[in-house]
Amino acid sequence: MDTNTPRKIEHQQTDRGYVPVYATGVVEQPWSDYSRTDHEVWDTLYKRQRELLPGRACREFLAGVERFGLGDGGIPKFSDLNQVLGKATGWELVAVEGLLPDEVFFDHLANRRFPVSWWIRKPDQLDYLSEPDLFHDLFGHVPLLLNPIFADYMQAYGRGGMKAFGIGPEALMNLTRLYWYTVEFGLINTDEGLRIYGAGIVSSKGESIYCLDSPAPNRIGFGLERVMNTRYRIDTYQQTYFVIDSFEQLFEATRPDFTPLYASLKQASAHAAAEVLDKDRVFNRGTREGFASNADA
Ligand code: HBI
Ligand code: FE
Repeated sequence: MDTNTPRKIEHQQTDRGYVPVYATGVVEQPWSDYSRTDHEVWDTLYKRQRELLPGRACREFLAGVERFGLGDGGIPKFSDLNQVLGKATGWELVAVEGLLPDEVFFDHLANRRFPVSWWIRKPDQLDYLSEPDLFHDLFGHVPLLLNPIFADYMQAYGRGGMKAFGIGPEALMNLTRLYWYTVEFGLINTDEGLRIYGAGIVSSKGESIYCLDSPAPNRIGFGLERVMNTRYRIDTYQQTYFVIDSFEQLFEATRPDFTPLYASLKQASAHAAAEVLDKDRVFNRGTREGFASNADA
């Protein structure tokens, strides 16, 4: 299948009636269907994060938010954003219904397409929702796709995902941990101190504060094998944040073929999310206050 042009395959029943869903799960962004409340939820979430993130999020993220004009009022049109994004790094946003099967998701990234859920959370879900919505995907993930190095990393990640999918579930788990501790919950060291680049953090008011200010979590220097071999929780703030020195470091670290690494990790037992190892470069050894007592995922 030519993965550059998603093919219509069927009409799927959704709460908006039958909609054409492409082979890669892509739908049209139903921009004219958004309600006033939907636009207001976007504006509320945007305003809250825009006030909170200067001095917390990295410069590259904040610059991307401005360049896209995500705060111009109401939910942005993907077609407008794709004008800017396509020229900058050749990436394209595609609207999807929600989480996609891993191999479909990886195929999008490998072809510089970022899947963005078209729907936005309800006003009573401002602070937590079970799966990624429009605000998480668009505000959280998309601004950094304007950064050429990060854009290359995301495509390399997608290619790695296609390979890992072919190798098997353990390889996929290792790779998913890499995504979790960088793209979703990563921190970056800067001359002004630690800053946020992870989408799961910048799209969350509570975690944008907690990840830098709380004494509870560990903050440890990024290592590819270290991260691939560390479990994580999906139901709480992170117990450990990994810190890169630059996006170049992240891209370089993930250049080599992971196959031998997957093989050696298969023998190793994974570290718990809160563990600190002797060889770790420790920015902060967490107090663990407030950590749930039960073992992590
Ligand atoms: N699908 N739409 C969508 N968005 C994601 O972020 C996503 C996904 N499917 C799989 C997935 N993420 C995770 O497995 C990543 O860790 C790879
Ligand atoms: Fe995400």
